[in-house]
Amino acid sequence: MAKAFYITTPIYYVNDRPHIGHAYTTIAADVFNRFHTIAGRDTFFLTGTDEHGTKIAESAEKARVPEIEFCDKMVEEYKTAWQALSIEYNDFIRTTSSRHEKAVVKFLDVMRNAKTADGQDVIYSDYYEGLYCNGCEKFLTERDLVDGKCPDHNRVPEKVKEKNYFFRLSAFLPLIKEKIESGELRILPDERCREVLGLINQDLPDFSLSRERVKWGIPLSFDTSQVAYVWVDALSNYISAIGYGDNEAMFDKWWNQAEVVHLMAKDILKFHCLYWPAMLMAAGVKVPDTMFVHGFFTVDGQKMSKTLGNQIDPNEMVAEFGPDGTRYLLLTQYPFGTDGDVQAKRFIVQYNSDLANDLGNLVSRVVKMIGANCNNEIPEPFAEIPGLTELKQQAEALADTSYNHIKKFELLQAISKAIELVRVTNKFFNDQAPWIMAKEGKTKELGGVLYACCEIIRIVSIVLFPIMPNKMREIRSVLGLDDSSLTLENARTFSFLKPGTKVALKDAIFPRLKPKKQVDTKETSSAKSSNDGLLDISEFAKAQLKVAKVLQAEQVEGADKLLKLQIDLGTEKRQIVAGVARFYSPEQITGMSIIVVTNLKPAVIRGVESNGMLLAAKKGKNLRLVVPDGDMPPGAKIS
Ligand code: ME8
Repeated sequence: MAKAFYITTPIYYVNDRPHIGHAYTTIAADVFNRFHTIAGRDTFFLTGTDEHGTKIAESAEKARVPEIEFCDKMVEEYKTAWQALSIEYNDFIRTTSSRHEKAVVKFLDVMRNAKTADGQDVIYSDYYEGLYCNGCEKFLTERDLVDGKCPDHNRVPEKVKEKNYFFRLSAFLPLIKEKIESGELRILPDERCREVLGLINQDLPDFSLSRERVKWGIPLSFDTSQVAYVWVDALSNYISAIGYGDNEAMFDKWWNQAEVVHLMAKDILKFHCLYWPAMLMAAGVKVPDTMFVHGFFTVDGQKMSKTLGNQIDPNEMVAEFGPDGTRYLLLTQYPFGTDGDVQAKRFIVQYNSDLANDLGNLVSRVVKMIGANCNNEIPEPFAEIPGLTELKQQAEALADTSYNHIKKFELLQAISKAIELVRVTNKFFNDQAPWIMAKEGKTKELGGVLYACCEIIRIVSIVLFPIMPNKMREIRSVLGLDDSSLTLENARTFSFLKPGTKVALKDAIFPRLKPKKQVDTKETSSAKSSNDGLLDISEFAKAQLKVAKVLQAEQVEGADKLLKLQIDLGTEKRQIVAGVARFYSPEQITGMSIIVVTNLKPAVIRGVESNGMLLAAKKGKNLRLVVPDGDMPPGAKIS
């Protein structure tokens, strides 16, 4: 039996409203937690809010309410946002709760009495003089300043001298290095681990773990004129919530015996990867197993900030894409761990392509076929269908492939594998053409195709459950399934569904969304080039042309000239609409390598979005696609 699993998010500052940056880490934690749960592990997921410190006291003062009232209100905003996103945490810790305050006092008392290996006090008092930025809640060095101001808060830091209690960080840095090198403390991805080792080599100074000048905080038991430094207060949440100093059995279960994982972004790496393990070691507590430090994202190429006013409210995204759509879109923008860009402009296109077109369409076409030909009942399996053995193998491998990615925090890859299977299954459905089997009375074959598709839908509903729990439950109920069979183990077997089970689908699982701005595709060109009609080379160079592989093709309903194509551009998949249906059938064009203009504005053609344009040669009534000469992989640039 695998160890219990304990995962945390940072606790968020309540002076900021929840935005999609906070949502990103919280959704990721929820997904990891749900995945390990369906894999049969005992799990605990903690999130919460960071409520002490000058910044928050200042915000409360601005709002003209007592600090705690301000915090209570903001905490509700976080809880509401998390509920709207179907985040299922086990506990929500507030640093103003008495259980947390008690644990922090205890933790500090233990450290106060602790000695380093060479017999020095871990905590000592000293005077500190420095430049303090209230925005950062920390002392800055001259080097940190730009034009004498804190670059993050654009204010001149205050010169401050005060008595502080210091933590002897220097005594613990070599020990942390040892734990990292021995693998006892894993810092992921490797790039972040190297960054931490680099910081250790810089011999960071000791840090002060109390503040005299801050009033909104937890007073130290050994000197009530001081409150705990916000980072000491905040980091302790990871143990206060699970019974540190209060409930030994609980603490033992979720800290000592469990695999402990902290998720965060790189902005708070130093506190988590150095201060926190050092304090734990000083207090005689085991260090966490893994720190996963993900990147920071921009939105449509811009840094997200309050000042720029471009922070996206997760509630707005939920209103547009639902909780599941939002979770899916946020997690599939770029690989988890790296920095990336969230392409909000493409959300609708991606939603329609991956969810409405691929996944939603698979469910609806299979259920419709079963309705029309099998009395709404899951038919009998039938193995003798070309390509079925390979498809079955791929489906049976999905649970382990995706779970292995999850264990390595590779969220995007785990999700992509499931979507890939959906696409392959759609192609299988097209290739088998069950509607022709029905016409020809090949009932066994028809049943075999539909049974296989149902099984794959079921398997996908398990693997994608951690990402889209509500929609996957909806899909499962279409197949007459409830949560009792929602385990990863069941995703490893192919023949689970009982023939004869009724299927029913009322509404589309992922109704297509209308793009906000409809772009007229006719005559959009504004390339008013020079008077002789010749293009400057820089004008031509604006067009980005790439090789694409056609994954799937179908006729656009009610438009006999148009084909809707799903194409692979190497790094992404897209949908385009092309007026080639009179010259190429869906079967002919599927699998072809074509050339596509990739940087056109999205367009809507006969109600279907198109994200690109293919190249074709036309003469008279003849049309032929422009194709690369020889083997060229999808994504290859045309220059
Ligand atoms: O730092 N990209 O809280 P905080 C990715 N209270 N993640 C982002 C992001 C972005 N653009 N913006 C925010 C604090 N995040 C402390 C933590 S923990 C003991 C105390 C996420 O409200 C990411 O997880 O500033 C980041 O680490 C966190 O929000 C910072 O949240």
